[in-house]
Amino acid sequence: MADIKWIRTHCGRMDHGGCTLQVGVKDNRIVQIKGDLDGYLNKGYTCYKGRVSADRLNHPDRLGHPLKRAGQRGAGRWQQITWDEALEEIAGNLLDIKERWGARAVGFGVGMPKGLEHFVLIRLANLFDSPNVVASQDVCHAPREVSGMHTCGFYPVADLHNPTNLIMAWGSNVLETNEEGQISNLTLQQLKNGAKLIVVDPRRTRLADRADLHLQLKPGTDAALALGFIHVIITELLYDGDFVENYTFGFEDLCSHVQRFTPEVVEAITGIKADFIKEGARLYAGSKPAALQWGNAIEHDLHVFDSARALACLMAITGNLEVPGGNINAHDPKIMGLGQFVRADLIPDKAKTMIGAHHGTIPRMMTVPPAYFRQAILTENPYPVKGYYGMCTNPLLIWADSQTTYAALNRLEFIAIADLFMTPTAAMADIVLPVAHQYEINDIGHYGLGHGMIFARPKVVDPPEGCWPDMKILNELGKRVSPPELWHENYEEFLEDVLKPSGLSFAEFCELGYLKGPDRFKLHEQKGFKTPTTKVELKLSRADKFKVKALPDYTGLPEDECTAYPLLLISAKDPHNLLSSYRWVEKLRQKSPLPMVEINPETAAAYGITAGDEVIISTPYGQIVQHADVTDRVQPGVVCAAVGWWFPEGSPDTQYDWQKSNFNNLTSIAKLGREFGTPNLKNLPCRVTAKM
Ligand SMILES: Nc1nc2c(c(=O)[nH]1)N[C@H]1C(S)=C(S)[C@@H](COP(=O)(O)OP(=O)(O)OC[C@H]3O[C@@H](n4cnc5c(=O)[nH]c(N)nc54)[C@H](O)[C@@H]3O)O[C@H]1N2
Ligand SMILES: Nc1nc2c(c(=O)[nH]1)N[C@H]1C(S)=C(S)[C@@H](COP(=O)(O)OP(=O)(O)OC[C@H]3O[C@@H](n4cnc5c(=O)[nH]c(N)nc54)[C@H](O)[C@@H]3O)O[C@H]1N2
Ligand code: SF4
Ligand SMILES: [Mo]
Repeated sequence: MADIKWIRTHCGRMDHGGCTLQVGVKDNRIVQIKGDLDGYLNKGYTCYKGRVSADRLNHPDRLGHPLKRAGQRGAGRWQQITWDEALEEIAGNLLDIKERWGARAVGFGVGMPKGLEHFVLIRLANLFDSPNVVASQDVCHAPREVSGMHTCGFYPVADLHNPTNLIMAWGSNVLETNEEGQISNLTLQQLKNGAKLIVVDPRRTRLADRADLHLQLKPGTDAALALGFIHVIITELLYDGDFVENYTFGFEDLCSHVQRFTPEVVEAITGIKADFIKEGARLYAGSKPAALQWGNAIEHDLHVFDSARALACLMAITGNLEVPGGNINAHDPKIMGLGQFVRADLIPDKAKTMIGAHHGTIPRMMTVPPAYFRQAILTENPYPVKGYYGMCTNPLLIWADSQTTYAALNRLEFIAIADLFMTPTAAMADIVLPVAHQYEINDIGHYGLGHGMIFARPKVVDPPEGCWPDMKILNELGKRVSPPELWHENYEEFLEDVLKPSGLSFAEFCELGYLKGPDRFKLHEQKGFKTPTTKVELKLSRADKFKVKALPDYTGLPEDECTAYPLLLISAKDPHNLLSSYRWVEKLRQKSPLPMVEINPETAAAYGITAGDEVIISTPYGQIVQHADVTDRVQPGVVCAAVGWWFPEGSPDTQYDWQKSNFNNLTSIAKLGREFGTPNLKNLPCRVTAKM
């Protein structure tokens, strides 16, 4: 083992990333990955997928050359071309569309934020003069961030770095998802140190097994439960009187508004016993500091603005904002601001001209909801869209309403996709670009994620000759489709740009490993909150201007209940898969070989389903097949299906069976939340039947 060289870097692209890793390299090949005992977030911890993450690089079917479509779209026939030809082809098509339809007719697409290329792509869109960056923000991050900004002027994140008395994991399965760098280790350490735990989740997760109180609510009723908590806290005078008096706006209105959300009323809505609602509210309010770890699940139906607002109000009235161990404003280190990096100044009208604006989405959300993007392609409302450049994303699987995605992709004049493997979406493209990946590129993680930290991800091996880093592709494409002087000679200068205000070079940053902003608690005592009233706006003072509700409300389930579909369908992210990514990595596939749907034994018996059976899951919008996991982790009446399934072992001319087990064949974009264009990804009426 003496000839193994160990290099320290940070994990990325397997989830939001963040674990400090020691990567063992021999002959330009990674031979082992282990957690770094001194890692800031992980202290030696890694999950399984982090440890096997190098297998992504060595798969025999990994893309190795730029490809040009040779047959009909989606027919799976390709011709190998050079990088120069590929870039010329893409630039030619994008500029042609720009000339005929305007720059806004090209959408630039990304998925879950993975690394610095995310922001280089936004820069490319801005320099190309298209306001249309299409991302998953409608269902991920933006609703929490923007609702937080409106309520208290910042994105309140759970502070798991300082001692806390209680963690309340609300729609967040942090032990499996390590969401936004809230690595399992941080939660586990707090529990070890005596913090109490409340879990609000319709499923009995591994985290719920350890909870002092598990509130297994009816899916889609989060806002009602949060308003019920507020009701109890106000009527029992458990709120933080000083904070409420000095730093909140609209408390009286909130008091009268929540009167009707008595524990008994909320019990009828959520299915949680009134006594447990009271217990939960008392425990949370009585445990200051308490960290509310709010998860992605609350963003997965059209009522997200209500749920997120109600939870932000809950943090505020209990005095948990801006206190260590509560929910904090995580200040960035001295690095380049995002707006400057993406050159937002060059496209000042973006908020008015982007597709979302025409549908009245909340102005602070600066990306286009995929639902409106596809409507624009298919109906030319508000204007025609003809081209798409996508990277780090697999829309055919992960956008709601996959049939509409398929139709929209077919309608586009030109599609380019950058990925490291042929995916169902890439199989529909005109040009496919093979990328260099984590461990093969120098990268910065967590830029823009809102937790006030950035992580060095230095390269540890060289990429295969034909594979380029996304940042290099964008840099070279940028020179061809926008003013070349606004691009770098060498794309790695983008890394230096981000760090420049800190005075560090990228090499020095790698030595340090990470940069964290200063801890600044209770800044409001000097400066107030960054809202129009300088207070936490329990009631939004400019609700009319933004055409949003002034007070958070509960207005019913996101979809009507219906006897033909008597069950409620939810999903949760798979511990061994990142959404639709990497199902071709054998070690991961062994852990999660088939799409599994969790069904309670009672429900399974009622429908004649036994463990392992192929089950047809149907909603009013479509049907798919998955295998039964009969388990009491879900309650009778609730079904939890797997997300992101396609079959890389299949054939490109059927886009790898993208229809068969793909959750988003069960979702729809017919009903969308007004604020963010969010579809119902969870909480859909469904039925299950055994496949004959
Ligand atoms: N292993 C793994 N890790 C990941 C990802 C992955 O795909 N796999 N994805 C990454 C991404 S993009 C994100 S955004 C984060 C998301 O990470 P999380 O915030 O943890 O999101 P989810 O797993 O979607 O949902 C969390 C929990 O919400 C529960 N839930 C479902 N419906 C409801 C409901 O109506 N109300 C409530 N209160 N809870 C509900 C689910 O049972 C689940 O346990 O994870 C990141 N990390
Ligand atoms: N029904 C349902 N739909 C959902 C969700 C859900 O819970 N339920 N979750 C939503 C959420 S939270 C999110 S964030 C989105 C995520 O949406 P996406 O990010 O689009 O989802 P992935 O399936 O992870 O697809 C990522 C693709 O990027 C590729 N990739 C990985 N690394 C790189 C890289 O370095 N460069 C390039 N060019 N490609 C790379 C992978 O191979 C993969 O094909 O999905 C959303 N959709
Ligand atoms: S928890 Fe996330 S960051 Fe840590 S090793 Fe696993 S995938 Fe990587
Ligand atoms: Mo996400």
